[in-house]
Amino acid sequence: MNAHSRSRFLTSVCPHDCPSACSLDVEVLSGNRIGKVRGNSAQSYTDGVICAKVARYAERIHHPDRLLTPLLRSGPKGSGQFREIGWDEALDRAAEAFLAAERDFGAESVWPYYYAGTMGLVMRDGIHRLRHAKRYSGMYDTICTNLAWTGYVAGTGRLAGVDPREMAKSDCIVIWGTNPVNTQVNVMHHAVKARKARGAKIVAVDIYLNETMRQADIALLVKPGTDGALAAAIMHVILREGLADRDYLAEFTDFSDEFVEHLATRTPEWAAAICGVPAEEIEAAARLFGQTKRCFFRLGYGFSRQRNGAVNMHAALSIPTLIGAWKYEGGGAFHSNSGTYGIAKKMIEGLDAYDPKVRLLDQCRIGAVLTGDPAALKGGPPVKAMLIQNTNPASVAPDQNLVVKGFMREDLFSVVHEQFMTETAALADLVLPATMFMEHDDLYQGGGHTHLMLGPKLVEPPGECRSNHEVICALAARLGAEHPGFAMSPRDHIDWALRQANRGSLEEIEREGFIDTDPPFERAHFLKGFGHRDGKFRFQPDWLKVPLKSDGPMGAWETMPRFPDHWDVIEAATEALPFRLATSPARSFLNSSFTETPGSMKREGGPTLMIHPQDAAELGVGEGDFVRVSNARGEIELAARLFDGVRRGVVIAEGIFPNRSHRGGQGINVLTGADQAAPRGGAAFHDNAVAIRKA
Ligand SMILES: Nc1nc2c(c(=O)[nH]1)N[C@H]1C(S)=C(S)[C@@H](COP(=O)(O)OP(=O)(O)OC[C@H]3O[C@@H](n4cnc5c(=O)[nH]c(N)nc54)[C@H](O)[C@@H]3O)O[C@H]1N2
Ligand SMILES: Nc1nc2c(c(=O)[nH]1)N[C@H]1C(S)=C(S)[C@@H](COP(=O)(O)OP(=O)(O)OC[C@H]3O[C@@H](n4cnc5c(=O)[nH]c(N)nc54)[C@H](O)[C@@H]3O)O[C@H]1N2
Ligand code: SF4
Ligand SMILES: [Mo]
Repeated sequence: MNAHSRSRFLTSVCPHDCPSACSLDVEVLSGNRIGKVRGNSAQSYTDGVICAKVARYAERIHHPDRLLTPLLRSGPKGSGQFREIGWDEALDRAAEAFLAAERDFGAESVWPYYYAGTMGLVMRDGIHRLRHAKRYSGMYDTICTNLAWTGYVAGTGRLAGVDPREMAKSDCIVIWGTNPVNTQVNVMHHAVKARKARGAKIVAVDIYLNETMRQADIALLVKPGTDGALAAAIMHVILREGLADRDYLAEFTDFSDEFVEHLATRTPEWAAAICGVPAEEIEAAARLFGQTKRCFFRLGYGFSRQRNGAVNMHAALSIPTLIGAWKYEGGGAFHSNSGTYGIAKKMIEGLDAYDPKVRLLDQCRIGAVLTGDPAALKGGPPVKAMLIQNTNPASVAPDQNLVVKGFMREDLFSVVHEQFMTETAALADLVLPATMFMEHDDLYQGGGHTHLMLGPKLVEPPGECRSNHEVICALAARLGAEHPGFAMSPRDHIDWALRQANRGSLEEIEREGFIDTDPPFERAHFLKGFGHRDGKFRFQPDWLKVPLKSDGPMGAWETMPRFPDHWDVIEAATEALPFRLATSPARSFLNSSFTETPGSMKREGGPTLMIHPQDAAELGVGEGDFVRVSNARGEIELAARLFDGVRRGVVIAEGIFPNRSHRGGQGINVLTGADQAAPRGGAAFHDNAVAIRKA
């Protein structure tokens, strides 16, 4: 056994797409089986705490439905009929299809499509090396982080923030637009510590009384897509009552008379009419923030999944800046540390072979791309072949009807490398069985904390499962793709990526299983200046110059407000579509993952629609009745759950349930839109106007 063994418990990392990126203690039993999975208490952010679904990981890794051999489609597309074939034949067929597409339509007709089903850098990002070496179409990844990161970095200039462990030293923790009880349990763990130890107040801002809102001391219940109004009014009160930190503003921000003038009309009464939070609650929150120096804003992804989400993120972020909270330990803001690690990715991603002239296709617009929309294809060739790893677009991508239609195209050859027969795999021509994290070596960085972590191979994979790295390298050999990275092992990659970045080495990270990269206090708190060239925080962002990867301006960016404000571009309710639907994550699933494990399915039951009892009564709908939810994009049936923790006119469908869990076999994303939100794309998963009637 390797160096970090502690009796039979070995250190690993949760690979799932979750900001907590927990350090794990995995019980390795004899043979290739695992037993208990616990949070590692030696890693101080995880601090021994993990979510229930990963504690039950034996259910997932030893699941009887795991894919074990390559499968070739043997019936019509989408029929789910496959026959087993050997790896050599499978790889030959994939390579033939990719080479034929390249020959007949050019290299850009092949589209490698991936996402963060594993967050391991070698397994997730190795697909870029193949695409760069082959000049295949790239993917502009808009599905998750784009709106949120853009809004945050518009203010700070850098995707970084205060060490989240400092929450334990805060006097007020504001959990805004994230539901950590469901989506990143460690945030609650650290926030509750502060409440117990120093009486810190926990404030939550959300659109329904989810478990995080229930555990908060103050719960601000906003209407979807109106956080900009709430934030502007909070700042109005802070200024009016002299609670802004004028010295801090002068030194560290672009604070201006125009901004003061702008906020003068953003009164609590003005905001209350837009966001639904009573003016007195807005005043009280503003005073609490303004009078508490150690005020920590934990800003989530959820509230950015609106068409005005980038503006709302920036608006919420502006509050701790206005009060100068960044100056204090336990004060400031945190959204993601993904911009802090600086890992050297040249070998993993093949960045030296990158050609900026090759087109990028928008991840969210996969439906439009696959159905031949010329704008989505940017005037280039159709997509004729795909390799898909770590994502399940036939369930999770917006505008699902179009996505499924695209995958049904007879002239598309799709290869899906998966652990389970997902909706996307069932639509494929070729399905390849993938390893799970304990079956391969990889390196992870915590988006929600400060650690680099090693997830070593602990058990042998079942059947004929192969890792993403093995598949990418085997395809590269058949496709004539050349790069030194194809000849390196995952352990070589990890060592190279760490050493080149001056982040230690494989040997070093193997000792404890993780390296804490926490930056000095002054840097994390931006006390040596913010990330913009002049070192100043922007209350007045330059939306087109946010220093993040971009594929050009998109959506209604011309009309974005100058200062934090309510930007009225959400899918407003109308007479025909009178309800606003959000599709918030359920606790026991992780996106489309864990929908296969019995423990998670049992806990979540089936797909429901939370609806206010008075709204239900007006529709003649009782508890458990099926309702038909529809808009121009699609329709779906859900069981009504009467719930008075939403505002009237707002409905919530927690998910993501498998498509097959719904009557009719289509999932919730038939209702969500794939239009590009400003200023640079992103999906507004929680911003949907819908009609509801009794089914
Ligand atoms: N159990 C579980 N954990 C997960 C996931 C999962 O699916 N299930 N997904 C993982 C992934 S990929 C991600 S990106 C993260 C996301 O995790 P979060 O950052 O928590 O984001 P969401 O879960 O999308 O939404 C959080 C909350 O925002 C609320 N919300 C929606 N619209 C608005 C709004 O306009 N204003 C406000 N104030 N709130 C709004 C939602 O109702 C929800 O309660 O979680 C990760 N962790
Ligand atoms: N309605 C609605 N839709 C949403 C959201 C929402 O809030 N509401 N959230 C959106 C967000 S934030 C995100 S990030 C997306 C995520 O959606 P997906 O990308 O689908 O996310 P996951 O379920 O995390 O992972 C997908 C697949 O990766 C596979 N996988 C895991 N590890 C490996 C591996 O090592 N190799 C291979 N080959 N496969 C592996 C898993 O088996 C799983 O089927 O969903 C989005 N869709
Ligand atoms: S899903 Fe998130 S909270 Fe659960 S173990 Fe993984 S990283 Fe931790
Ligand atoms: Mo995500």
